[in-house]
Amino acid sequence: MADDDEIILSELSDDELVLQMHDDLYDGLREEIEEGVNLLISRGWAPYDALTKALVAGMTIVGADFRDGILFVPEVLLAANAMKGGMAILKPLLIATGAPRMGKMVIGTVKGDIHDIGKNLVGMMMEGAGFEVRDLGINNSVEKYLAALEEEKPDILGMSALLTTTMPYMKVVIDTMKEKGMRDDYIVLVGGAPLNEEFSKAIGADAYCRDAAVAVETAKAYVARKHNRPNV
Ligand code: B1M
Repeated sequence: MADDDEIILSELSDDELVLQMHDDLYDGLREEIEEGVNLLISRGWAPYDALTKALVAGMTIVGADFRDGILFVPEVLLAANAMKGGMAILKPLLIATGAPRMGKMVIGTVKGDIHDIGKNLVGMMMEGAGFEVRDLGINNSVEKYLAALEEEKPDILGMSALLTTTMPYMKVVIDTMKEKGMRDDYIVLVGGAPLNEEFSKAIGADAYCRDAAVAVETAKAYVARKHNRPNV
């Protein structure tokens, strides 16, 4: 028999389970997060709801305590690892929508920045919406972005930055694209917690995407516009 204080996830109501998952994410308990995600899906939750309400909301709490000096890098790494466990379960579900091919995106986190959870989420959601995605990973130099654009010829370049110190690097990439006369060949979308609309305008991106869902909607709108553009 279970100890009195042992929590059986399957016995919790949906609301209790989500709150428990926030705690488990905070504590970096990957297996529990995986079990929680599986339970939510088995209870008929939409993958996107499990992602946002259980995982992303849990990571927001982690972020606040990281900012306030209550949690430190090792604990946040464990939380990130638990989050990735949950995301790995959701990935095929988010992707298997049978959506028609929409276009292609190259996405990566900028140089000096190793945060990849948000970028990964955007990639997954874009794939789910029918985009082909080439993920360049983290810490990308301008050369790496440009080489991938040459190679993949995507419709969209997506850049992610989570640090105020790394977000200006997006401008380096865009300025280099301008210098090489290739800026207008691509739709440039940017995102990451410290960015905003004003910043995206200032650096010459096409749009700022607050979250992964907005990234998908924005990408669809821009690609539709691009393909309707008369060939002059
Ligand atoms: Co870091 N970290 N971190 N961290 N970390 C932040 C970003 C911070 C805000 C925490 C804080 O102080 N509250 C802070 C930055 C402060 C600032 O710059 N003003 C910070 C810091 C300071 C640091 C270090 C410097 C800490 C240190 O070493 N002393 C260090 C930097 C390392 C480096 O990059 N060089 C560091 C390290 C780490 C870990 C390695 C421990 C870990 C990363 C693990 C990983 O990613 N594999 C980590 C984490 C997990 C965070 C927080 C807690 C969570 C980030 C996250 O995954 N959020 C974060 C706090 C926070 O953001 N509130 C923090 C969940 C994710 C779903 O959201 O990434 O915002 P997000 O993505 C969203 C949107 O922003 C948008 O869509 C996503 C999905 O909805 N989006 C895009 C993102 N990219 C997009 C690209 C697009 C479109 C939309 O392209 C089209």
